[in-house]
Amino acid sequence: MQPNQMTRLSRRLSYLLRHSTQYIDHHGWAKVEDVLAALGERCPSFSQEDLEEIVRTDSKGRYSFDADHRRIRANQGHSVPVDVELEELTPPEVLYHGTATRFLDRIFREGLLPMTRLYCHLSADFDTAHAVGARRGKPVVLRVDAAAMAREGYVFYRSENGVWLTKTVPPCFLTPLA
Ligand code: HQG
Repeated sequence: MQPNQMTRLSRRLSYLLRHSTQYIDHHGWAKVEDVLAALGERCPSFSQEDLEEIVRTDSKGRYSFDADHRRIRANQGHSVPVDVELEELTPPEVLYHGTATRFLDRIFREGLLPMTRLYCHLSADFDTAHAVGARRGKPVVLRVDAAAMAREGYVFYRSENGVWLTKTVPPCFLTPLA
């Protein structure tokens, strides 16, 4: 399969597993057979091997199969309400959030909000956050004082693919870096 076709199908997969309720259950699982049928509408030759390749080669580890590879789900990033059994964890001292400079005024008025997703997405490293911010315009990285938040009882999760998630970050825990 051409790389650009694989990219298009991977985007469609992301939509089906994160933003549509058509195939997923309340834990975010979709049956592999349903996903193959849906992607097969776009690309009739699409096979289980192709799906395995998308999951294996995904640059951010976005998807997981269950033990017998009959079900698949996105590890994070959902907009529809699902419980993907996130692991609640004490965060590192500092986490980072990448955004675009044009959002800063609002973020410093109302805090970081999940917007269309279920959680705010935070990274353990500056560079990942910078790349996330650059998707939206002139990037700026916000330092999140996760240790102080944890002391005050804010709950953090880490997804299967290592993204840190929390419901909201009030402005007092945020410092703009670069
Ligand atoms: C911003 C990608 C105004 C927030 C990435 C962000 C990530 C506010 C945008 C994952 C705000 C939401 C998530 C407020 C937050 N006022 N703007 N109060 N609070 N924002 O895409 O973090 O490729 O939902 O800064 O790599 O950019 O999809 O979140 O700019 O891990 O797997 O509102 O998505 O991964 O945008 O990205 P998003 P995000 P995938």
